[in-house]
Parts: sequence; structure tokens; C-alpha cells
Amino acid sequence: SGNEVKDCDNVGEKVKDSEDIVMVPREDTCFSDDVPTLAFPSISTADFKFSIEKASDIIVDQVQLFLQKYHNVRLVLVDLSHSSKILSLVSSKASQKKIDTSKFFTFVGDITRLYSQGGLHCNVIANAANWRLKPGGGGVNAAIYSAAGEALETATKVRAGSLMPGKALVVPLPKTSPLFSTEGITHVIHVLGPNMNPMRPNCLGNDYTKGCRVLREAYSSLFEGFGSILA
Ligand code: AR6
Repeated sequence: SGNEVKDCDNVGEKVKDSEDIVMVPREDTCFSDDVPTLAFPSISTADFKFSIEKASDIIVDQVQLFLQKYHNVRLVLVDLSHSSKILSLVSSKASQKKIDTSKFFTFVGDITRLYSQGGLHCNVIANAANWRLKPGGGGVNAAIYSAAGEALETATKVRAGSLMPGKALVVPLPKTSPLFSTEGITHVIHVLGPNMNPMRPNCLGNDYTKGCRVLREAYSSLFEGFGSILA
């Protein structure tokens, strides 16, 4: 099938606590029973000010296309708050389209803490990047670079110096990154979405014809990148 995550012989070891035998994860814990899962934020809809209504249609369409092509996979749209508008729009549109909720669902949490705080194991996460692929700048980009440590910056830099809108870059996460050891994340996929914010580079003004085309391309590049990891 080609969809399995890599084998590992052991997911934990027994440690004698003062009273109880407890299971603690090893440093190199992997999650071989899991279905390969991509967690992604809503690209462009916060700092880049893309319409949430339009973005929700594009997300659901692209998810549906991907799930028609790949079977043993899960996609999870993540946002920080229970009052997230994009999460509620996407989950209601996905249910209208009868998308299998075991293969695609929304989740409230910090994308850098999904396993440790939410108990959700995602082996790949997407980042809503900036065109220079630089840390900082706020939003999910700042959170991911900060949680992943310098290892992500180095691994990104050797692969690319910049990204075009609509494109994605798959970066294997070095084992030295805390995101690898504590969250079980093996890859970060940077995605650059369309920018509708005049205060940021390459603003599309109000050109949603182009904006929607670029956002569709961004999700399709992201999901293809995830597919390439599974192959
Ligand atoms: N975990 C999960 N979701 C998050 C997190 C987090 N830790 N932080 C933010 N979100 P944004 P954009 C959600 O602004 O609109 C950056 O500065 C957030 O609520 O991060 O594509 C880059 O450097 C929203 O739903 O990305 C770029 O310059 C989604 O993530 C620019 O912003 C995306 O919000 C990209 O802007």
C-alpha cells in the first residue's frame, strides 16, 4: 500500500516508579499503529486576510479531491479557539458533502502541541509560511519555528530560500527537534498562501479570482507534498 509509517519495535519501556509500573515514551517513540495524519492550519485567513467564506469552500473541495486519491490517511484542520469561524464553516460544509469524519475533521488546539496537550498524533504538520521561509512574524509560523527550534530553520534553508504563493515545501524534521521527540512530528510542510493584506508583501488587492486560484493551488501543493511523504 505504501502508506505505512515506518516500523518501530517498541513504543515505550517499563519504568519502576516508587509504587507503580508506568509506561513512559522513549525519546525515539514512534507511532506505528497510527494512520498517517496531516494537521494543517487555515492558510491565509488570519494575517493574510483571505475571506473565510471562500477559503472554507476551497478547503472542503481540496480535502475531498485528496481523499478520493489516497485511502489510508487522515487530514485535520486545526485552529486555536473553540470560537474559530473557519473551523465551524469547514465542518458544516464537510458534513453537507458527507466527507468521512474519520478521515477529515477539525480540531481545537495549538498545532505544535497536538499530541502532548490534545492526545492527537499527527506525523506531519503544515505551516502558513511567509515567502522568505523565515521564523517569527506572528501567527502559526512563529509558533512552529519556535517549537521546532533551530533544527527546522537549518533544514528549511538547505532546501529553499524562498517560496512562491501557491507552493509548498516539504521539510523532514531532524530528530534533534523537540517537535520530533515530544510530538512525534516527522515533517513540516511550509505553504505560502495568497495575501490579501496590503500591509504584507505581494498583496493581491481584492482580486479573488486570482486569490482563489492561488489558495486552491496552495492546498493542492500541500496535500501532494503530504502524499509524496507517504509514497
Ligand atoms: N496552532 C494552530 N493554529 C494556529 C496557531 C497555532 N499555534 N497560530 C495561529 N493559528 P496566520 P496567514 C491559526 O496568520 O493568514 C505569519 O506571520 C490562525 O488562527 O498564522 O496565512 C507568516 O509569517 C489562523 O486560523 O497565517 C506570514 O507572513 C491560521 O492559523 C503570514 O502570517 C493561519 O493564520 C501568513 O498569514
